[in-house]
Amino acid sequence: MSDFYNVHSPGVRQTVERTFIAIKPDAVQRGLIGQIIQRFESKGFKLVGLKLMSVSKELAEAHYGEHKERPFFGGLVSFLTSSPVVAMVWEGDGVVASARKIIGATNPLESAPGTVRGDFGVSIGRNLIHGSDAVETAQKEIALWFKEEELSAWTPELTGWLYED
Ligand code: D4T
Repeated sequence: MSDFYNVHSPGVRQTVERTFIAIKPDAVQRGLIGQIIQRFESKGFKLVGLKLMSVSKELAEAHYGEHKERPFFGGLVSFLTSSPVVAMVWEGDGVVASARKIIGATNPLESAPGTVRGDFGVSIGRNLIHGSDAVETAQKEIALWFKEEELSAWTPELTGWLYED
C-alpha cells in the first residue's frame, strides 16, 4: 500500500489509498450519475468526498495541465467547463488502479464492455469520467479539487466484511 493517513477512530484500519474521480459534463447531462456512483459503491470502495460543481477555466486548465500543448487541450477545457461536474474522492486498498479498470480505456470505442466508458461512450472527447492515473497524481488532484474539511474520514460498519484486517 502506497498512501497513508491516520483515521481518527482507534481500532480501525490505519492505512488507506484514495483516488480522485470526476463524472464529466456529458455523463451528468445524460443522467448517468447514479449508475456510475453505484459501480464504485458496489465494488466496496468508500466515498469520502462528493460535490456537484461548475468548473472554472483555471481549474480545468490546472487539472489537465500536462496536456496543455496537445491539439485537443482547448476543446477539453471548454468541455469540462460547459456544464456541472460531480467531483469525488473514493478510498480503499488499490483504489487508484482498480478505478481505472472500472472506468476503462481512454477511447470508449476501445474500452472493454463492463467498464463505464465501454458501456456508455462512443467518443474520446466525451468519455464520461476521469480517474487519477497513479497514487501520486491522486494526491495532487484531491488537493486541487477539494479542501481538507470537505472530506469525511468515516468507517462503514461493513468494513470487516470487505477486508480481512
Ligand atoms: P482522463 O484524464 O480524463 O481520465 O483521461 P485518461 O487519463 O484516460 O486519458 P488522457 O489523460 O490521455 O486524456 C485526458 C482527456 O483528454 C481527452 N482526449 C484525450 C481527447 O479529447 N482527445 C485525445 O486525443 C486524447 C488522447 C480525453 C481524456
